[in-house]
Amino acid sequence: MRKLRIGITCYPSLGGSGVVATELGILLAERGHDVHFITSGRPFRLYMDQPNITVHEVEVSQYAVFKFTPYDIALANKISEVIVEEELDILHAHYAVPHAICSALGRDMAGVPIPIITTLHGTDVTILGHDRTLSGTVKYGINKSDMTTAVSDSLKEETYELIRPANEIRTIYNFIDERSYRPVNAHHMKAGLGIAETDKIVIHVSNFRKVKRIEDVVRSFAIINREVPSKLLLVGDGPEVETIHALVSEEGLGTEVLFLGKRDDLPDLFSISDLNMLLSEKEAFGLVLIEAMACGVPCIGSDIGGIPEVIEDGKNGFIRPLGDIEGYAEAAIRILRDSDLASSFSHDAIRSVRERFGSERIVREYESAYYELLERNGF
Ligand code: GMT
Repeated sequence: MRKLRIGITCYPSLGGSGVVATELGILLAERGHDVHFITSGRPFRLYMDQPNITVHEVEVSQYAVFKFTPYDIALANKISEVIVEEELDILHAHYAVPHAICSALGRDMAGVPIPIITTLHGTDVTILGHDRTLSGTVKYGINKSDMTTAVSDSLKEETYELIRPANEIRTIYNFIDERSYRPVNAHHMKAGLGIAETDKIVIHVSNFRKVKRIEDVVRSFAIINREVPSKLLLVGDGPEVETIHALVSEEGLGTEVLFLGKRDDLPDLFSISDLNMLLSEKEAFGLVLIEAMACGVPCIGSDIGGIPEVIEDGKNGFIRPLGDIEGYAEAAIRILRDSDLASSFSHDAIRSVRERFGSERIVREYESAYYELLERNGF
């Protein structure tokens, strides 16, 4: 297969879309492609220099006339330079705003008709697609792309309905690097966190934004904790932290809930956990679900967005209606009390991630999309 020169533009340090874009770039480079990240900074998951990877950082002028620094314009400018100087074959934009729009502009400026593939990650459509100050440009970015992918069928359908794009959208699920996410022996951590050997551990990992409905996690845990000796690990940081601290005190759970902040040792934390909860009101995919499942953790999720495409209800976890606190708690208690059920869910979670969200499979799907686009465009 011909090796490609691929430009990837994404958020380098924000959330799951940046993680997926970076991991994809790393794996494509390992497969011999030349990968060029065009970003505002070094992608945070790119720990060290790696063969076949170049990072092109976008510099933004601070000229006094500007009320707002023109990052998007500078990004388009950099994209056009990289297209020409590195003789890119293809551009891959992750998250429509501003990356799809800037890719289209950068390509026009470069005057080289390389194909653009845009991956929609979720709120770029489900929130920004409804924002009247941006929705027109979201549509423009999607329509200027030669191929659009969505991280779940649910996001694909929502995009069709809302944007009514000119072109077909293809679902390509997210994946994990299974070299990092696998069950590990981290048993010592339980004592380190002051958790009794006999306590069950429920975990929630997120960026602590309102859409994650962490209050539902805490309220469900309050019921769980009355029935099963347990601790709740809250991992991550974000705007809702203070509100959740207050709720935990209000529920009298101060000693039962551990706020761990942002952590680099997620595989260890998942490996000591018995259950993961993601009860969001918007979630195109829920990368954290496959991270937990790859470590053998059964999951409980709300019936929202892509969550039911990831958790197979009754096979490796349970899906309950959004906001059904009693239902979440009842499902959690079933898993925490029944070790046979927990073990069967845990094995199935690992199987499911390997079969459906393995890196080899998904990276090949992106690679095939690239070759297909190049062929279609006569390159
Ligand atoms: O919109 C966000 O929450 C940020 C975005 C991101 O950049 O992490 O998250 C979305 O993309 C992730 C990676 O594809 C998905 O796993 C998340 O489900 C999705 N978030 C939402 O849809 C809320």
